[in-house]
Amino acid sequence: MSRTLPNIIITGTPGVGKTSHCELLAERTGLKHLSVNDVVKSKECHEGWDEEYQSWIVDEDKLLDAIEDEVKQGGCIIDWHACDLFPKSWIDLVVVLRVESSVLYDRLTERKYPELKLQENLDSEIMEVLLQEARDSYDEEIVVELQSNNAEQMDENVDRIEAWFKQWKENNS
Ligand code: DAT
Repeated sequence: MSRTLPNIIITGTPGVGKTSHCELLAERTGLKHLSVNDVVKSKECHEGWDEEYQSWIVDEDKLLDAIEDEVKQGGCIIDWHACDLFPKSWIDLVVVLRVESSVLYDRLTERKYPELKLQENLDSEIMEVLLQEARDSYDEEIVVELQSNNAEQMDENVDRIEAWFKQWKENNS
């Protein structure tokens, strides 16, 4: 069944700006901001709390079950720091946000991340882990890498994604 509205994944290392982008985009497009973090918490799609990492241990099967009906209808902006778990058939665009390490360091320090988690996330950003994951999981023409170091870039990104959304609607109407 084809969707009348597209599904977009906004992914990237924690602190890169996923939530900020999704909120702006949801306002501008009317698409729904689906915060996977919130779903994991509210629908208890986890196997407990990891003290060392200060994060939930996600049960991916449970998570997919929890969002499947909603996502299949279309019109979702999925906000999550992983993307390889979502079936290809669900997704129309994958945006991988990127940030310079020094900027990310400041953002994660501000969030008071534990040292281990801070370092692992910085490494992950430097090693382009999420970009690679997106490229390995989806067709290359739907994966877009965008910089998110400052407010200007965020505005440009949101404009660009909004333009893509309008075009998608035209092509699929
Ligand atoms: P994420 O959801 O990826 O963890 P966020 O949207 O919560 O990231 O952003 C983390 C912090 O960084 C938050 O204080 C907003 C700020 N931020 C994110 N992207 C930004 C950008 N492009 N320009 C300026 N500030 C940004």
